[in-house]
Amino acid sequence: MADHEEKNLSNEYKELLLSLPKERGWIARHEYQYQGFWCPTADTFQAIVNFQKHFQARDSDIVVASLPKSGTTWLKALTFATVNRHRFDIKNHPLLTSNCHNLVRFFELDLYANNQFPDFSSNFPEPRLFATHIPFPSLGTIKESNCKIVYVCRNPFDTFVSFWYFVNKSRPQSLGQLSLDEAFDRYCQGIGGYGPFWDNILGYWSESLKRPNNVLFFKYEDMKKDVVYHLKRLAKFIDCSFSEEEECNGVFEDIAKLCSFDTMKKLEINKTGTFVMNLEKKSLFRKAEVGDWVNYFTPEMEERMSKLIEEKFGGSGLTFKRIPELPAEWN
Ligand code: PPS
Repeated sequence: MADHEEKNLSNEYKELLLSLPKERGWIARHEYQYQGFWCPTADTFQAIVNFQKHFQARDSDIVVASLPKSGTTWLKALTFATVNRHRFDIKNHPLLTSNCHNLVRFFELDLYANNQFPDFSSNFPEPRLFATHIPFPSLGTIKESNCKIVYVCRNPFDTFVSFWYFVNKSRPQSLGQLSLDEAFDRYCQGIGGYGPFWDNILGYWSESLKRPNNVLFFKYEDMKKDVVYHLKRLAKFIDCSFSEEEECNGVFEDIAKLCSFDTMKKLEINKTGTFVMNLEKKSLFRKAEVGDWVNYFTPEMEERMSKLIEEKFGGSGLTFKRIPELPAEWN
């Protein structure tokens, strides 16, 4: 029987949706497996199909891509600040007064979910900046275009904990809380959150190897170590390299500070209110630590995740350092 969310869809989409595999959802009653990945809600599924049908990529577009909870907010802010650095003064910057998800908007959670078609709007000056969690093979015209994709990936241990925390803050009360054990089991089965996570990451990883001028791959942990270095990579990749004068004037450092977790978390605009899908902005900023997973995982969970990573990523050339090392009492 169709549930409430499914009934809300237009007829054009309902039939397709009802033919898809579905599972209990993370943030809605159900989620749906479409083109091999999990759409978090029926509405998101409809938005994704609309995006695929209508969006016409331009070579000048820049797309921030990621799995949820991998550093999307951070990379959006860095990209927006870099592209627009000649338009705005750092002390009076839109990132200080707007949540960055309103400045770099998601195709599937925002634009196409709200019937906003960027190809027919003057609100998107070139280069147009967008964001998405959709896996690379399902990106429609973007795949054939020359546009630039910047992808951020985070070690699956911390990504899972961050996702589980966020989901429990965001689920409707009627769905109750999702236990750590159940969430972990589903995550490891690849169910949910635009995953399986390994497919989402590897899709962009292999594209970044095939087309390095079009897809740039970041690791959250590397960015945490040296954000200025990665900001320079980003600027070069999107053809926004900084002049010598800008470098001397510390523009990289200014942008890194503006986009830092400490700055963004403290902003009034990020403390209250909601962003896409009525989710609370303050849930976007938790700890931003590398290795926090160790406070949640049991030794058995660590073993299962490590084996899974070895099985799925072995031979791809993409590795995740386990940070921190295992606690002594686990040995
Ligand atoms: S979302 O909802 O998919 O856009 O979330 P996403 O931004 O990908 O991930 C949220 C986690 O990133 C941390 N975060 C940051 N880290 C570094 N710098 C900045 N500016 C920043 N902003 C958010 C955030 O705290 C989440 O990680 P956890 O581990 O849960 O703290």
